[in-house]
Amino acid sequence: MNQELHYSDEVRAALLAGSPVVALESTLITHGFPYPANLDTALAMESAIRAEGAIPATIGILDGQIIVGLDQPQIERLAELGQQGVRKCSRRDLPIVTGLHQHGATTVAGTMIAAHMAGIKVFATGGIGGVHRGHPQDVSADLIELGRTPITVVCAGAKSILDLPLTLEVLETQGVPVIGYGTDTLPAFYSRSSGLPIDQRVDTPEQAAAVAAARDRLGLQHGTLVTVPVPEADALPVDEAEAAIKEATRLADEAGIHGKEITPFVLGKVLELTGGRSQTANIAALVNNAHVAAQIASAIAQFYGGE
Ligand code: PSU
Ligand code: MN
Repeated sequence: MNQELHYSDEVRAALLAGSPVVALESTLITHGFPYPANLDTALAMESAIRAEGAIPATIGILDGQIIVGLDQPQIERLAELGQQGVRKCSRRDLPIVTGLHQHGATTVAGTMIAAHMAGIKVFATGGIGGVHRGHPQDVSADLIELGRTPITVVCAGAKSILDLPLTLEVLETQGVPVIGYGTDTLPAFYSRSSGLPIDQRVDTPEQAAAVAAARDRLGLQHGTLVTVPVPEADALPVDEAEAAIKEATRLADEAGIHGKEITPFVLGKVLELTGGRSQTANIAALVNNAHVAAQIASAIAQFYGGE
């Protein structure tokens, strides 16, 4: 086990036993949702993972310590701090926060790195970063991380605040298989389909686990992206999601927002513009992804025979 990481007792024991563990990110707690929806969602994802017989490991950084398996008071602390005093941590931020003893919330990229260091094979999130609409040079570090860190990331696709065709192109270049879980098309986060093709459909956790295990046997060092459509009942109609995203993206451009601020800004505006309906879809997707990720982690643990 990596000495730089601080494990909760429960996560340490599960990893040593080869039991299924699912990593969770903390940027969605600090930068993705307002309080207290952020706290409720983080805890609901943990419960979903436990309900499937796996152990959740929410990852975040407190006073420069990377913690794998934040406990409830620590999650509450990050949820209350929000964006105030907590750095959004992608790969480039990790040495800054740890070296200078700051608080940090890990993005998909940051969480992948810490989870892989910890020996966790599956990570559940909402939407991954991608290529920003109208800003093709703004490529999220999430996509590059998926190209270099072998972990299975379960998500609801990417939000269409991003340029989804360009995002798929970058994933292809990075060598990342894009799997559709019970779908033939890339989910568009708030909506069940973007209409864009994925590389392969699977319909069971065992099939998703087989792809991850084969990647490891081949010694390939890239991530696997498993995309799961948001549950039907909570999906937003494509037109409604699109209208809100277009307006939010316009407002971001008008305000000159760029870099790591764009994603939180646009998500906040979409929330306002949909009168909170985006949040319902978002939470439904996150909790559903946590269930699916735990099932895949259990199937992977079977493959490895509980070392
Ligand atoms: N997309 C979402 N919700 C989020 C994020 C992305 O729908 O909360 C967060 C994730 O932590 C993701 C990060 O890794 O934003 C991507 O930021 P950027 O685009 O700056 O790479
Ligand atoms: Mn960016």
